[in-house]
Amino acid sequence: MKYVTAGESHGQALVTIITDVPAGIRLSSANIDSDLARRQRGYGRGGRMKIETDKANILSGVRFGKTLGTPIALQIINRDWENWTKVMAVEGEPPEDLIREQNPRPGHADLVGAMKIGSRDCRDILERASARETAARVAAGAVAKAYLAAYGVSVGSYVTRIGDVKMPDAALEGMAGVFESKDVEESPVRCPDVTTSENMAAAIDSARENGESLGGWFTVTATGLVPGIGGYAEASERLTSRIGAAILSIPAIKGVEFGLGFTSGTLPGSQVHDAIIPPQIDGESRFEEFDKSNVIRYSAINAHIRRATNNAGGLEGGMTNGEPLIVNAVMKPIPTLTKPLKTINLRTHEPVDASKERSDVCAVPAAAVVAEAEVAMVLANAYMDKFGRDDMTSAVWAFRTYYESVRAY
Ligand code: EPS
Repeated sequence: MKYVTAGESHGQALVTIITDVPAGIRLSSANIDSDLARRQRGYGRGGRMKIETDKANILSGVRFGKTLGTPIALQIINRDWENWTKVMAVEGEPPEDLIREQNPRPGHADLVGAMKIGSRDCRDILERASARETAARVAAGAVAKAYLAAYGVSVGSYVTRIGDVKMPDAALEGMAGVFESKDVEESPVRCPDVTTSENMAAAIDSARENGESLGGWFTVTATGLVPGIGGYAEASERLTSRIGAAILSIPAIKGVEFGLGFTSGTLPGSQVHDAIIPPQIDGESRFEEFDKSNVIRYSAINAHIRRATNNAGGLEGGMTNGEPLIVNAVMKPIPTLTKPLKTINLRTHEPVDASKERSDVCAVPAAAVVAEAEVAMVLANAYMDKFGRDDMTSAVWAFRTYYESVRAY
């Protein structure tokens, strides 16, 4: 499953084309729209999110609610386009009164991007370097999630830190083993701890008042995974590198760690590696007849050999080990500041204030939802590597045979 996105932040629409999609995945625009809405939420967003109500128009690849195995084209209209028809016109000459963006923002793609493509108007770069593009990724990720749902895999996320406000260790420990939480979806900042959520929102208010922006940390999880997805034999198969690269492709993400991550370099091996224990569920893993939507239902997903702890974050040797995937990432503060940093004007080289675009103060909760999409896309491809790429009926049979062999260990 591969996707390509097109669309400028203030252009007419975002478009995603997803290819290599198996036939028979149950998919509706409601699946996609709910993730688009989750990405739009989050305390700290700017005025733009009041303009947009992102919805995916499925243009191809789906018939009677199921994928056809043909490319899926999705379109998300930019409602803000009507305010930008002159500045972002597709045809004609630039208007005489066009304001060119010539005061590049430190930390943004503005300056280097302008050099790269030989432009003296940073808008040529910032329109596509904008995080608006991530809406199109979330739409693609929703297709990957719909595929993974057929195997009982679900992907989620939560925010653990914004600026200097961090979830207390006790609250973080409380999240061990919790992967779906109503508190996260109800929190204005996707943080499961109510008090920390309030403190994060207060920190965002204070950053806004001071013309500042804030970054933070978030965690992406995937549950229901079976052991042996990914690979150890080739660098390109390793899920650690595939997931790492996918999350680092999101604008403003500066680091990714799995499970204990950086802390694992500070502890002796005996405190890092997860003891191997027998299956935790007694009895047979029974696969029920699949229902008409091909959703696999089996009574004992955890019927395989387990780990006593999950410091590895669900990956060993570049493969899933059957424990939940736990990936942490850090996002830097957004480079657009209402109290701007110093820069130079590209035409005069005079020192000036950096461009002030209307901007978000903090987009960490949104980035967490985007990272879910990236992780889902990688996992979907790794499942397809193992169980086939053509159609869900044969994939489900391949999965069932494989899982029976794994649980026989
Ligand atoms: C963004 C700036 C803001 C954000 C935008 C990303 O947009 P605008 O310049 O139109 O106010 O709201 O994010 C989105 C539009 C979105 O959908 O996430 C930027 O410069 O990256």
